[in-house]
Amino acid sequence: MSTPVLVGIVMGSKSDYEVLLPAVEILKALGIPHEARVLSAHRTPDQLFEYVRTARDRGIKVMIAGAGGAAHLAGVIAAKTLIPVLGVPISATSLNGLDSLLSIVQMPKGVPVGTLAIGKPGAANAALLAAEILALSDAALYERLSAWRAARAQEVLEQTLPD
Ligand code: RP5
Repeated sequence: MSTPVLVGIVMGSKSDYEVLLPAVEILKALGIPHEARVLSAHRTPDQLFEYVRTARDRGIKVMIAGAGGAAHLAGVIAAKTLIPVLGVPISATSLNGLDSLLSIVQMPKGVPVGTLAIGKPGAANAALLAAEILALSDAALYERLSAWRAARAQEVLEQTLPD
């Protein structure tokens, strides 16, 4: 039997993929089974609902949702599941992601979305936060995550400046 997917990444458009790539890369580096889908809250709402409806039964424990503009994707997903949803605002309009940030972070009380920074840093942190959530009940992942962070610290310590 194949390993169940633990993290589902959903984006509103293929154009979001480049921004979400750091999340994919970190999940890969940490050995976390994941999948990525293009599903839009306003362009493919029925298919999005179907994806979210089956997510828990398929083993998904955290969802990452990235979208730009009036970004309701993460909030709509959160409205249909109790799986934790991490939202990544994406710069896709002349408002440079601020529109998306406010759309995602300003969820009304009662349906939370954990909101990360705009763009690639937010995508990377969404994956790391997903890893931290999963590591609460996975000691081996906790060790991999600890090693990943130690390696980042080592990279900083090895940086040199020009004379
Ligand atoms: C949003 O509109 C997507 O998440 C994307 O960030 C933005 C632009 O989508 P495309 O016009 O590139 O498909 O729904």
